Amino acid sequence: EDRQSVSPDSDSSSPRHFTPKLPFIIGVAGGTASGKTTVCNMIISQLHDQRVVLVNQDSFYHSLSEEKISTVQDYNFDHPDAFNTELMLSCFEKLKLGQAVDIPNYDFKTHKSISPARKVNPSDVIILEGILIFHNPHVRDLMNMKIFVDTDADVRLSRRIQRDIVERGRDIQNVLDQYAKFVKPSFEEFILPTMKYADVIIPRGADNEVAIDLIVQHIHTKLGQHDLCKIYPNLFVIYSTFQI
Ligand code: UZR
Ligand code: MG
Repeated sequence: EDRQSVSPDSDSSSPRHFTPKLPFIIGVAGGTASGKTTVCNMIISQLHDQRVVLVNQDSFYHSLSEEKISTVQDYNFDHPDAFNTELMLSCFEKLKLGQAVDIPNYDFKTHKSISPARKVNPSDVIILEGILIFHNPHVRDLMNMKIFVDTDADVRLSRRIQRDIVERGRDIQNVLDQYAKFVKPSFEEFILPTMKYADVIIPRGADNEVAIDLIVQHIHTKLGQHDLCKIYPNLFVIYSTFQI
């Protein structure tokens, strides 16, 4: 179902009456291995009647030069500057305007963006997840709802060890060294201080079904209000004028 075409005064002869619908943008932040992806997937599976896309901040990691790759153990992937935030902002500006975008495809093995890029179409709900998505104020301003997944550090570290060894072929010493050198200090310096920007903080991450239920109910309510644009297209004009 194309939600944009159901507008009561959608008159194909009059393009001025086209009423674009703003996507509902949700940010999901939290430390490494806090359960962000699982929380996002639970939200998505409960929003089965909406068009939802998930975008990961990891996609916007800068590609590393050969020189940096040769000393990759000294590179801080948990620092805000590791991400191409300008590119992420421009992708979201386009999605908000109802345009499709190419999201880079970052390869964790080669530390580079590889082709093909991922084509993402505009949707009713866009979820952006990542450790540092609340760091940049312009990115925060894009979001209609901000969620921080708050999971104990020991739980996160044990999951991180498991994930890096099983899925990314690292050895234990390497994982622990990186955790102590970059992951933990960056969490304390850059990630934890952004918790104050969250509208909702979920303790215990994906184990917290009550919190996820409440969040999904809220999204449904907000999307219902978005649908007012279909009934009162001029309301949207007023709304969007003030938005810009
Ligand atoms: P999540 N990361 C890598 O391990 N390799 C890369 O090429 C790019 C990123 C890690 C990054 C961070 N840090 O802690 C984690 N390190 O991916 C974020 N070191 O991913 O939010 O899924 O934990
Ligand atoms: Mg994840």
